[in-house]
Amino acid sequence: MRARTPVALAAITVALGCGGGGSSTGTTHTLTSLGLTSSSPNAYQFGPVTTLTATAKDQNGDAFNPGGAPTFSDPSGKVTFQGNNVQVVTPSGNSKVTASWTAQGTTVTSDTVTLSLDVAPSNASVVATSGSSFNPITVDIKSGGTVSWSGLQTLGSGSLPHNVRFINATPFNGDARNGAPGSEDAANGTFGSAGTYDYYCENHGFAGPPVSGMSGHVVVH
Ligand SMILES: [Cu+2]
Repeated sequence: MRARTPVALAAITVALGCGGGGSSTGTTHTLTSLGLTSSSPNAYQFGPVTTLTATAKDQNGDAFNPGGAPTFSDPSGKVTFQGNNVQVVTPSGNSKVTASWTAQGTTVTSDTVTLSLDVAPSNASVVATSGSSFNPITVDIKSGGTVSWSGLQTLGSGSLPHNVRFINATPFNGDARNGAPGSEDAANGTFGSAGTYDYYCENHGFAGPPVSGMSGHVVVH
């Protein structure tokens, strides 16, 4: 009588592992390897969420559920994990992520998946709109990158044009302001140091702090 309990448990395990396929009676799936993929080669602190998928495989290379769940790790500590989602801690360089899965008294580890964390673009563009806003309100660039504004002569509320005036940076050849509103349709600013730089339109925004109305932010990584 005592021997029946483990036999019964083994039968249940096989049934679960085979996903109800039914044709594999008598076959035991042995946790043998672990596949790992990511939804994107890039992990952004400020952009799309990157998710990881770990797939347990048996001795035949077939996916199955051995019970339990995978755990993810990054020795560099540049990312952390919330479930399957990658959370970027240090947005530079690469993260080398592995997954491991412990089940059936065995631990298997996946190959490494490399995520690029250094994903802020060098350049960004912002459009000043007839609705008296900057679009997008916030742009992210690498240190040393350039932001280009256009549409500054587009008329906004009160039929007034726009300009760009920073409250804590001087990107326009040493000037915090690209010119009087409407004096030029486009402007380019270069940012050499990491930080968040706030700006506003002198016709439609306010210096604050914080900046408000027609205003925007440049985040330099
Ligand atoms: Cu404006």
